[in-house]
Amino acid sequence: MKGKKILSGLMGAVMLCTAMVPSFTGSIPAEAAAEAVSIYSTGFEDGDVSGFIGRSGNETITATTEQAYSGSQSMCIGGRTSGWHGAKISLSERGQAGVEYSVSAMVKSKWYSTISMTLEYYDSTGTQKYTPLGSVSGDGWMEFSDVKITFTSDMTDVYVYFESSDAQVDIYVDDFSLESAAVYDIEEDIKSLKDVYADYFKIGGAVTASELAPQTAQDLILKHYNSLTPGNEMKPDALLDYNATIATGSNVDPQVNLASARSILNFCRDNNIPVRGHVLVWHQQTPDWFFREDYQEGGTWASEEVMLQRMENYIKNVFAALEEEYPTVNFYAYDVVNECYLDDGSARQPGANDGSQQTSPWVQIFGDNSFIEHAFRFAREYAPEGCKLYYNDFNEYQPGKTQAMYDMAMDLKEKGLIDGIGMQSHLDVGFPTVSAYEKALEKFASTGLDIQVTELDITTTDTSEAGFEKQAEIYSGIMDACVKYADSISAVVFWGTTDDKSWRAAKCPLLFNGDYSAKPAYYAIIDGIESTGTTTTTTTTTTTTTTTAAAYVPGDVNYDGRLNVFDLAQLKMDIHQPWPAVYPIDIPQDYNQDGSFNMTDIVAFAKFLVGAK
Ligand code: 9MR
Repeated sequence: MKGKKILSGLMGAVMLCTAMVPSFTGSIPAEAAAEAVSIYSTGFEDGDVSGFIGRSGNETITATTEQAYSGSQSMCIGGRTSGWHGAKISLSERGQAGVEYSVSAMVKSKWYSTISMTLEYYDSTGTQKYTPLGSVSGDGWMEFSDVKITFTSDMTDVYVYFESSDAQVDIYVDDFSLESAAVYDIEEDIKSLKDVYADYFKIGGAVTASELAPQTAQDLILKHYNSLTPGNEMKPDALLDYNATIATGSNVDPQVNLASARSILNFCRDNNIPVRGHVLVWHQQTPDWFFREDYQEGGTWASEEVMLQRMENYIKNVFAALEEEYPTVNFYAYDVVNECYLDDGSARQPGANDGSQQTSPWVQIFGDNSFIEHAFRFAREYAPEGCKLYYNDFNEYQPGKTQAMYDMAMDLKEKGLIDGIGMQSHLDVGFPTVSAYEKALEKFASTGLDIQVTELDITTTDTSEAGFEKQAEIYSGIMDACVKYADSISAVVFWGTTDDKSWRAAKCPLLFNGDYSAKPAYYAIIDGIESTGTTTTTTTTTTTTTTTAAAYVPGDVNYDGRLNVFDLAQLKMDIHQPWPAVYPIDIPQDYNQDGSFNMTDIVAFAKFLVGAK
């Protein structure tokens, strides 16, 4: 039964949800919504600004009648002489670790500018960290709405602050509110996904440390998943420790630190959940300094010889740290290399990872994709026994990419270096069709290697009842296809838990609503699937569905029917996601309609908003 829950603190980490996109757009049954509780809220009408302090100490923080979103006063952050100057409010003094909070505020400055909201804290190693919570751009009042934050017991001096990249402007804040977010229970009386699919494959989820912080998220995972993938916390940028690396005095021995991954790995250890490691070698989320001579950010590229040694030592050090700190955790699968091919099967372009997603520093240094084999060789040497090694990619159903992955995997299979193929499976209700997806599945199965569906989510822009039914139909078709190939598949992993925490939250791609209730997609994928204790007797019908892409408006990336700064802010966040060079369906991110999504779309959209030609 669902119902209000007593707030319980726990581990976890920083949780953030995009500020500009309503964090939940599915249907929460009204009776299930537990209440949010106000912790601190003010419109500054009484002139009291004492909840906020300046970041540098030089700012003047005053109540003012110069500007007001509501009533007659707001708070003015003046005396700024640098972009980072701003005002902060303590969260650790007002809240407790493990509880989800929601922050809302209206902000503006005197002219067009970008104002950001950020979380600041010290981590367990005493390092000050900053997590962006969102930013808004414009010249009027702009809203940070219902931004979700959870901090953890190993974080100290936790603050939320406002700043502006424009050093000269005063920032006005009005109608600030900090609430403990509504809290829900999971639905205990529905079937466990891992039990339903027990005869076929593991059912897993990716989770970030922040997502795992609320007790309810942990309950959901314990009920439904028997495999967990840290969503960001085992990527090179999370594990690499610059200071420790420099301290070695060596140019080829990158040091790692498991601090970011600890809350997730502790949870897996304590609950006996097998872990999918993600990821060792990737062009993205790997610090630039890792690829440079003497680890100088932006400096000369390191040589191939140096990078080979760094790659070997990095992989060796990761597995050594895992063995030392988590000897009892079952790292049963590991993504050794991630996302090396473009959709036509060619390699990425050489170059720094500049957000275009086309370029790869690995290709820059090795000249081609030959680094893949080296990575697998080192992973084979240092991974613990029983840890299967995967190549993982998205748009894996695009024929050119399917073929390239197949060829590479067959080559590595002959050399005994690879165990499986990771089909990321970031899908949309409009593309690909289930039959196109199944074709790729069939091709990968023909390698004789294991397959894992590693990052499954299916977006929908139609969040009406009919839209979610359509999504359910596609989910059902994909899962039926997986059951059909169950002999070749050892795990199906969903990329997240609830829609509101997904990396594609605006398009509600997962099985559970923001209130942890199951969506039609959940019911569709358990329908007709029963555990029988055998893996071969079930026959399933594969739905072949042909759908058309959802209607869209260029630039309306939050699908609210309007073109405004909220879309601009979302575009700026989306540019950091791994968009394919040529997206298979029309997307509103492609504002200038040139068939790709890149900085030119953002520039054109910003010009449109300010009325420039
Ligand atoms: O879910 C991850 C998101 O929080 C990060 O911002 C993003 C940055 O690259 O990475 C996401 O995870 C990616 C995964 O590591 C590889 N496949 C694509 C996933 C979605 O972007």
